[in-house]
Amino acid sequence: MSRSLIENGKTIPHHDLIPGARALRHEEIADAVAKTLHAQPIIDMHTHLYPPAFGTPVPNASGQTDAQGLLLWGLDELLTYHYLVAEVFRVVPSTKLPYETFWQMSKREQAEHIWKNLFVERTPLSEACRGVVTTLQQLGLDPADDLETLRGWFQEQNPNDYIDRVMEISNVQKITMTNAVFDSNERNRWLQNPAVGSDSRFSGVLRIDPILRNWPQAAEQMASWGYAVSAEINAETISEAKRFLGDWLDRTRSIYMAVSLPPDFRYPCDEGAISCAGERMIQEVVLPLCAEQGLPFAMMIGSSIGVNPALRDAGDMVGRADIMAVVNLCREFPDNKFFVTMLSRENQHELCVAARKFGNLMPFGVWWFLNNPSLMAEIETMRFELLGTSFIPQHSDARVLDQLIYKWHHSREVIEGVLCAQYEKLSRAGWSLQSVHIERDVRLLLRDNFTNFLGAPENQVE
Ligand code: RAT
Ligand code: ZN
Repeated sequence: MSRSLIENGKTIPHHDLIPGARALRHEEIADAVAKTLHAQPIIDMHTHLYPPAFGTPVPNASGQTDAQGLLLWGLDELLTYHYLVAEVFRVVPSTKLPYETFWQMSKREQAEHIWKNLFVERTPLSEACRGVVTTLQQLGLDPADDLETLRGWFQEQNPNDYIDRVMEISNVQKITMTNAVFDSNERNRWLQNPAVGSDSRFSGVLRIDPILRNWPQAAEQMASWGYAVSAEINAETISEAKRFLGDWLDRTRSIYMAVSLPPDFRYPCDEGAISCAGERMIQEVVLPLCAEQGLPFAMMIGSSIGVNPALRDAGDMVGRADIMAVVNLCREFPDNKFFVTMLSRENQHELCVAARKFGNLMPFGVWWFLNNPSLMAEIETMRFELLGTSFIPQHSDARVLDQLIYKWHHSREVIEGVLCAQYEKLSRAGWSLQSVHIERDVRLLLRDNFTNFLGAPENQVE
């Protein structure tokens, strides 16, 4: 029986006494979900964005440019996003414009080529093309304007203030970087200026692909940086590899460690496979260190790097991976926490089922080639059905700052539709849905499932 209050002879139901605690009428649900999703600040748990201290190659009115700078923003960077590079080579194939000719063009020329072929001479129907259009529209620009007019607006922006503006429009509260410790450009910036990462809008994440994907090469590099490691994995290698990762976790103040793994990643490894070195590094270095420091380990599984190397960043492929690798790791390392996203559509159902078996497994994001509204709707629906609200529905994977706008705009739209459908079914089943429930759920999905999984307060995103 719900409690109530008698006032002026009328009974006021208990839920009317608490703001937001009244059961929503069926027709009110959609509006409440839309408003709540738009009002909830997001912590974006995986991007390739950096603070201005990492330099920016983008010319603008006031700033200094740095050709190798890591902060990408603005229209020419949006247009030359690797998703669009792949698409432009579909319509102007390499037999007409050789790959090398394209790469020798300036960024401006590449952007012009893509604008002309994908936006002027064709309708920008793909998700990545529509993303540019949404971004322009949300910035208050007219996507129908010509390229030069649009460029003029971007040239007036100051990158530091522009970060604030983009975060405000996308309602992103915190951006998580990908700090690729084996990338010499990035590495040197951290070494030259230890404060390079201390921008409160950003958090660090240590990305360690070569250690697991190509140990002999990683070992050679680490040895040249003064760590006594060798291709052979012995006690000294293990302790020195830990020292290396510990130094970089401290330097980058990383909130988790991350790797992208190929579709043929197996755990335990296939006998004799080169990746068996990777297995030992996971078992004896990465997971013990993560457990000691209370840090989750993020595995992004299913990318085959460079199936068409001439396309550079656009040349990677998707492949179906083996969920049992995830299952075996979660079972063997109960003191570790795993964020996992998988690239192939075929792996999505089994990833949900695996997450039902292991509380130390947090599925996250709808990654890369899956990040299209149709696939996202399917995947998020399945996750709600199998996991309730205990997953992280999305990360942006933005490589260009401005992409935060469209990636989150499009993702929110899909999450909104899926969540509404779930709530409507629940309400029809007799559940008294209140706006406080929606607020609580949305906060978990867009922020707190991530921060709660990070756990210990010292690892929390401030
Ligand atoms: O989505 C992408 O931009 C990919 O190229 C990769 O960056 C991927 O997200 C990764 O982090 O490896
Ligand atoms: Zn990424």
